[in-house]
Amino acid sequence: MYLTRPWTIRQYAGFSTAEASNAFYKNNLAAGQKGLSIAFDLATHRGYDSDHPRVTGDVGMAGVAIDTVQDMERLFEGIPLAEMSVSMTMNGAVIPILAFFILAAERQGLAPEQLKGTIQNDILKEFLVRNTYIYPPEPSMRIIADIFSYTARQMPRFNSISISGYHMLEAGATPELELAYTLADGLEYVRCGIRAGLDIDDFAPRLSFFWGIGMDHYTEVAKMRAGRLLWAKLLKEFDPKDPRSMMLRAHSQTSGWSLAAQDPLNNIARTTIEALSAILGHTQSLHTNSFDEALALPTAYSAGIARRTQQILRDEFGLCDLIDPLGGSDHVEQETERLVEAAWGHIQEIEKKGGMAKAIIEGIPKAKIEEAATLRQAALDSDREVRVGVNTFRLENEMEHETLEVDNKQVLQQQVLKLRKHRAERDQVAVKAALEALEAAAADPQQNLLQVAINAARSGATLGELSNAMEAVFGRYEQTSALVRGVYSGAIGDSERYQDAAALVEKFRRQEGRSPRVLMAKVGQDGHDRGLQVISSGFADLGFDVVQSPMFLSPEEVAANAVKAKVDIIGLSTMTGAHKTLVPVMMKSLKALGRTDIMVVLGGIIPIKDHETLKNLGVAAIYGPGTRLTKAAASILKGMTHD
Ligand code: SCA
Ligand code: 5AD
Repeated sequence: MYLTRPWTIRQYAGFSTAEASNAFYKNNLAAGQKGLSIAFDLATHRGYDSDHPRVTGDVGMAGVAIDTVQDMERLFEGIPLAEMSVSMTMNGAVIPILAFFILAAERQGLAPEQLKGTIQNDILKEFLVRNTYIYPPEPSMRIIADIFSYTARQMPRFNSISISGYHMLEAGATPELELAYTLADGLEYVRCGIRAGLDIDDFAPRLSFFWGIGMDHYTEVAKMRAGRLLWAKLLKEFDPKDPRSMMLRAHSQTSGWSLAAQDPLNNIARTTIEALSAILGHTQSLHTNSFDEALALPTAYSAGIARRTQQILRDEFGLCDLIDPLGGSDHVEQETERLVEAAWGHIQEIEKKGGMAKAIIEGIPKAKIEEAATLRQAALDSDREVRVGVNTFRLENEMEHETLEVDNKQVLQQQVLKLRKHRAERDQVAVKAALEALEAAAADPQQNLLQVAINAARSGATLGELSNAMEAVFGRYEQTSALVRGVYSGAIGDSERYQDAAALVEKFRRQEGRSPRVLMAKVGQDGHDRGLQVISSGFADLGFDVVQSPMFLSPEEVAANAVKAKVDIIGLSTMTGAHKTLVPVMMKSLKALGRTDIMVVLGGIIPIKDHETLKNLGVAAIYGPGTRLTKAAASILKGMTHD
């Protein structure tokens, strides 16, 4: 283990343009970061070029904007891809992104065989919690099989998937659910590779994993140990000859959800504890979050502290001098055992449904995660779970922290200009033929989509065009999700805070003769819906009439839906910084529809400095992370009832 090679310090980052992200990466590497990890913007994730009308608010905001091979080349300019291992968090538009990556390396004079790194490529958890899918489940699994086949043959040093529990933990799963569902996903992918005609030892050694690490220190260590044990047991069934097929190698990231917007410097302590858990659990690679997590994307300053936290743990703490310091601890061994058993039960339940792909369609794992998330919210809202600086020892006066600001309009303009120039200079006939070939390959399961997409990308096709060619055959997936009911009220229904809020709903009902009606919505390409789901569920329990909006709508569509659904309130959640562009458009649409009487409240990650502008546009209230659900409900209703 770490005696010969410490874990890889691999910080997830990306914002704005390829040029800006490249400069950020180079500085980080110079300061001791060891591997790269690319965050793409949501337009890229969902298969849209930057000039698509649906993505105006998302370009460059939550990650870097990539439209062409040239963008990918700029992203890695001066970074030798044969030496640097690169992780790319991409799932929906995984074919275009891998094709661009392979071609960017080719232009550095490298063959695919030389590339080291990881592609996330884990679509099942997208359907479950993260929501950056493009196509329906079945063709999405075909894409994964094609990537397994291609990488097994051509990219032996590259990890073909990062089977991710992180996003489940962030969505509110308990560590045992995260453990179980991640391994169940893994099992589904193993079968997918076998079905594609691969031998287990051709691809299993390059499956990798990704854990989220929360504040429950001993449980998190135990989770990582239990994961290795269970994976080896599950893989043995496939009769591997190569012992590496049974190895579970993992990246870990400290939990973003565990961090607070209030008194945010406390987050440095939280992240340190979580990083320690990941290291004592023997992670291969680690990302530590920045203290301004709940405020915005990290600045160079906050990212520097996060990186140095790992360096201090590595070089000052002496964590690399011992092999397994927690091994043999009664508590850790027992907790490992408990998790093994609990997770095995959940895995068997999924297996009985015919595996994860089928269980997802039935909605079982999603409902369990949402139930756990709602219980967690209830624990926080009732102060049973303590968060220092949030529900205890709250500061009277908060210090202000400078946050990273991405100029969405400027990035968009730059991307659009580059795209226009690119489209004007390429050989249109060749591009058209190559895209037709890709569409034909989508209709023909015998062909390898990645192989065909590499040729198409070489001709100059853009990310959106490549994605569209496949969409023409596969279609675009729309997911509806049911609300968890009765869990929030069951947990804290008898508390004074709950009763007070419920009494206000009752008062509204008496005065208006009906329940208050609210449209809960996300806008743009932001699919982070945990917060919104939990709030919707709690509000429904309190007696609100909750209408759930479909995801990925434009701000105009949200406004129109609110009017059509005859709601009193729009509750809009935004986590990606797109609020500055999209909320004004929604407010304008409401005005144009003559419905400024609909109350608009916002939640999510919205820096304080934007609050005034938003309120001047007519936004009634903004509820940041750490707001009690009961408090939000009560404050909304106070404005809608009279004495
Ligand atoms: C390791 N090696 C050793 C050794 N330990 N050699 C000798 N002695 C030892 N003790 C070798 C390994 O065999 C390997 O070589 C090389 O050194 C690198 O080690 P590694 O352990 O494989 O480490 P790494 O290259 O960092 O790979 C780690 C991992 C990979 C396998 C987990 O998949 C990875 O890097 N994943 C990162 C995923 C990631 O960053 N995701 C971000 C998601 P060989 O390869 O030649 O064998 S962010 C996200 O999703 C956020 C949320 C959101 O929603 O956006
Ligand atoms: N840069 C750095 N960190 C990011 N995260 C998400 N996007 C980025 C980005 N562009 C991190 C945050 C978040 C988690 C999902 O990943 O910590 O909570």
